Amino acid sequence: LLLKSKGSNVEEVFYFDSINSTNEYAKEIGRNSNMENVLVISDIQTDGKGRLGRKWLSSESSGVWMSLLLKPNLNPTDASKITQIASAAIVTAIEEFYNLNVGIKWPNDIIINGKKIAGVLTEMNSELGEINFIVVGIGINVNTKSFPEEISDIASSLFLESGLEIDRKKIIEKVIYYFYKFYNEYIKNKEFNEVLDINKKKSVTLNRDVFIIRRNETFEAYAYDLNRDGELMVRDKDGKESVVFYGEVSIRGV
Ligand code: BT5
Repeated sequence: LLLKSKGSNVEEVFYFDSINSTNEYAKEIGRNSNMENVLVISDIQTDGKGRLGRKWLSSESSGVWMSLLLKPNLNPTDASKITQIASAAIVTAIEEFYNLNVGIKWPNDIIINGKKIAGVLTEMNSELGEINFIVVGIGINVNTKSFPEEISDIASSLFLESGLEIDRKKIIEKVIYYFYKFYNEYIKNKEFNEVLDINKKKSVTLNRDVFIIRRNETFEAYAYDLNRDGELMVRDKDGKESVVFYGEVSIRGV
């Protein structure tokens, strides 16, 4: 992999044939060393993680399963922007290789033709209001030909949507390239507009009624914008506007 020479900040790459979860491994490094900008990639994950204790099925070597360990000097409340930076990088990279219309279901699902082809899992380790490290995990179904029954209705792959088989290394390089392009712009220059624009332009969540699922309530609201921080702005039936920082949004049909 040419990751070190391609304008990325990656300092170290750990490559596995099989591992439980690249996020877990990257967190382990984060807890036990001072390394940063470490990339962990595995051909197969035996216990891939989604958000909120869900699973990410990745027992085949047909996808990209990778995690980046970051140590940004950021306020913990800004950590969610890392997810949006990753989403923007994934979409931009995919559109360079495939003639596909890629959408972002706020905040972390990458959707093509109503099906999920990639997801982002950002995990933060912070203490006393400061970030120790962030791990951003990226899963992309690249050449996958079929899925386990439990997700066969909702999941798809770049191959299934395009008929094109592509070397996963190319996808990895491009995603990492764009990730650091957007990440450096944000960390160094506090410039988040390009990422925000991509997240808005590609959104499959905006301008429609969505279900917001909070701890113990579910309510329907109209999603009308993302604010400057990338948070979802919604308007409920009574016209009351509120901000969804993080969490669950479900959309009919997606
Ligand atoms: C996500 O969670 O979408 C985050 C996925 C992050 C995966 C990467 S792979 C590398 C790194 N290491 C890890 O252990 N994880 C990260 P969430 O929004 O909670 O979506 C999870 C849901 O997506 C599941 O409940 C399934 O419905 C669905 N799903 C599971 N596996 C899938 C797959 N391969 N393709 C599409 N959908 C899937």
